[in-house]
Amino acid sequence: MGLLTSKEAKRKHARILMLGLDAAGKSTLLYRLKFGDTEFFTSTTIGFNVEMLEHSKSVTLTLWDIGGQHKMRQFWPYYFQDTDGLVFVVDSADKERMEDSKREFERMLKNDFLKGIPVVVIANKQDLADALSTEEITKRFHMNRWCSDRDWYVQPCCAKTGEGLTAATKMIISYVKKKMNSKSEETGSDIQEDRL
Ligand SMILES: Nc1nc2c(ncn2[C@@H]2O[C@H](COP(=O)(O)OP(=O)(O)OP(=O)(O)O)[C@@H](O)[C@H]2O)c(=O)[nH]1
Ligand SMILES: [Mg+2]
Repeated sequence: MGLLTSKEAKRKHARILMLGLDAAGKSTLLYRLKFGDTEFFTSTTIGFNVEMLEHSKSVTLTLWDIGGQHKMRQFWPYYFQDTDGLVFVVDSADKERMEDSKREFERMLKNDFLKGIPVVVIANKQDLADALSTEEITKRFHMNRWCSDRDWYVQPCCAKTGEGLTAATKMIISYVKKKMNSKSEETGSDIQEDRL
């Protein structure tokens, strides 16, 4: 117990949900962000992983990484409420399952709890020779049409090396900030004060 320091009291929080098919690389991304390493991590996620990340002195993210196996996807909506930002991870080299990934992405966007919530699609595994480009993924995922009600971005990434990860994090934070600020302006309230 103790009084919060003024810096802690001003800290802003955002809940970020990370989804995508199994083996897309979500947990690898999460642990690279948290520990700067991925070596120790290998197995598929049953349930979820959650980590708090101090992005900067004033911003904390709670990052939820939900298992993407087929049997797990029915549980995704249980995590949707109070989400501030979405990160959808795609294995850019998994062409066989690109349609499945697209279908899950579309289904997710249609959920009422996620209406207007900003999304960053991470086009992961760009180190693999046959990875689709971000342009191709943007086209295949109908980003312009399906995400016309929200801010969105498609970021090339390699979770194994961490390339593209800082840019993806910056992008989702800036979108979430923007969304929260406009919400506060609309309602004229400062309810979101302790969040981003
Ligand atoms: N080549 C390459 N492999 C990657 C990359 N990111 C992740 N992987 C590998 O992909 C496999 C699956 O990664 P996970 O992070 O477990 O995938 P996940 O999305 O968490 O999967 P579920 O927990 O089953 O939903 C692992 O063997 C990772 O090492 C990447 O950028 N490049
Ligand atoms: Mg996982």
